[in-house]
Amino acid sequence: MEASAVPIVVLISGNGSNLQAIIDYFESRATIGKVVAVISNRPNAYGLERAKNANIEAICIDHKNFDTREAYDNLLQKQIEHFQPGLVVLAGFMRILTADFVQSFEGRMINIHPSLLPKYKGLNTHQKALDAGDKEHGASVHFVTPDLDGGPVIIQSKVPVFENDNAEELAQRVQEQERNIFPIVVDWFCQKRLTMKNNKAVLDGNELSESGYATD
Ligand code: NHR
Ligand code: GAR
Repeated sequence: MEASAVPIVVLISGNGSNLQAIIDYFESRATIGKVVAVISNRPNAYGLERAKNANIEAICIDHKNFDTREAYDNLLQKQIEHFQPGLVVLAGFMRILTADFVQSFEGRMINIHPSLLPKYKGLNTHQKALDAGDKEHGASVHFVTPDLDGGPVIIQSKVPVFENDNAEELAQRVQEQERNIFPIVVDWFCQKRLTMKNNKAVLDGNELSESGYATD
């Protein structure tokens, strides 16, 4: 690994298209960041194959083998720390994390969430946007804090909602945007342009607004 590259650990649960976007982005930017491990809570996550195909260590820690969230998060934390990452990325990771776990990575853990936060925290966001009759929807990248999907927003990307959309079509449109914005945020962080201070996202010394960096 390049001496200056920030080691990145990515947590996934499924397909891993965001993971792929990050791997691809840093292929030509090896001095900036490098994905050193991918950890999934689900054994059949396709993202584990993507990691192996890129010669990245792929680990599964199946939550079904643990009695409590604390026990799961303790092992997860140890596994992550083994790689001494500068940044932990949640890319479609579907498990709520304990406050202790989150605090141990405070200011160096980010998530991509499929809604225009603070709208639609939690799950089934695309259906929620359709049910509400929203004309626009999108994705947010935010710092992870103990407050579920409530950490400071770094950037959002918007997509239109069309008349006859179903949740699947809308999800595809959102995910296309996710793959564009997520690697850029990871890049900002690795270049030390992005930090979290006083529960705010700060880019190039400027505190970002509630909706993060303006993209439109
Ligand atoms: N943990 C903390 N403390 N804070 C955040 O902001 C987190 C987090 C863990 C995950 C991702 C989040 C999302 O982007 C995320 C942010 C899973 C659930 C959930 O309800 C909710 C939000 C997110 C991820 N998970 C169920 C659970 O009981 C399990 C659902 C399943 O396995 O399908 O953990 O949306
Ligand atoms: C993404 O759309 C991400 O925003 C969402 O899951 C998808 C993962 O896709 N995350 C959540 O819903 C977190 N609860 P991917 O595995 O192809 O990157």
